[in-house]
Amino acid sequence: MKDILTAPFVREVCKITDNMYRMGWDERNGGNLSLLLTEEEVAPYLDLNQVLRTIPMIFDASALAGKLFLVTGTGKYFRNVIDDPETNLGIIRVAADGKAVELLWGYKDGGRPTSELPAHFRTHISRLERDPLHRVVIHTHATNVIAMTFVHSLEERAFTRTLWQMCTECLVVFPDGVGVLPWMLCGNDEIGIATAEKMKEYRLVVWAQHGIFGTGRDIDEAFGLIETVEKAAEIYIKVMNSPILQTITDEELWVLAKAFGVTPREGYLNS
Ligand code: 2HA
Ligand code: ZN
Repeated sequence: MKDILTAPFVREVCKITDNMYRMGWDERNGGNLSLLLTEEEVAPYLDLNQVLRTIPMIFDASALAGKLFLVTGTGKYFRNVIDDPETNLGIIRVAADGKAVELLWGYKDGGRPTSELPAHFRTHISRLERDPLHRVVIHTHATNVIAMTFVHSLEERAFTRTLWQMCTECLVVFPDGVGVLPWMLCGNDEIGIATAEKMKEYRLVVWAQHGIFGTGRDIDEAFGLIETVEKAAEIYIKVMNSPILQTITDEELWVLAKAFGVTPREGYLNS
């Protein structure tokens, strides 16, 4: 067996969690990440028949039965992942009945997957229905996104339009816009269900006064979506109290969409 600490998927998760900590988004145990893995990817590093522990779940994930995920641990700090992946990360397989996960590696100190596992797993189910190549869910406490949810309407069209207007690349990066949930209690199945419902339509969902969920086919895509929204939100926070002399008009956004071959979410731009 090869050393799992050298596996590209472990290396990549170490790097991205460290990076997000340094962005200032993942204070203490804030944020969590899950990455769908194939058996072929994992088999060179782990005996797939060797289950270390079985961990019960609070909801039924049978739609993901047999699937493997690399998931950050509950209560663990993104800051610490890079120095001790085996304690702060775990590789789990969803049990056949969907009501538990089987631990194959990690959570060395007796830990468990993130408290937001319902939101992650339910989001994976929603996104896989939309895109069979979907693989990644990242949740983080992106600072300016959170700030924006205090001072901007949470209505999705309005929220998305403001982000699109803040920098030119936004419409190109997320023409499908962002879903927004009002403040809700986190760490339970209710917010998981609400998030997954939005994820049927969006790759990004903002949790008001809490943070953001981003998804994608790989870590670059999920992180890239989040950092682009965060950048736009930062610009919004910087300019919101100044007299606006010019912005990007809807006409210009249409020109941009045509030039880059993207389709803005129906009805979000005025024609
Ligand atoms: O894992 O971010 O939403 C800590 C959180 C909860
Ligand atoms: Zn959070």
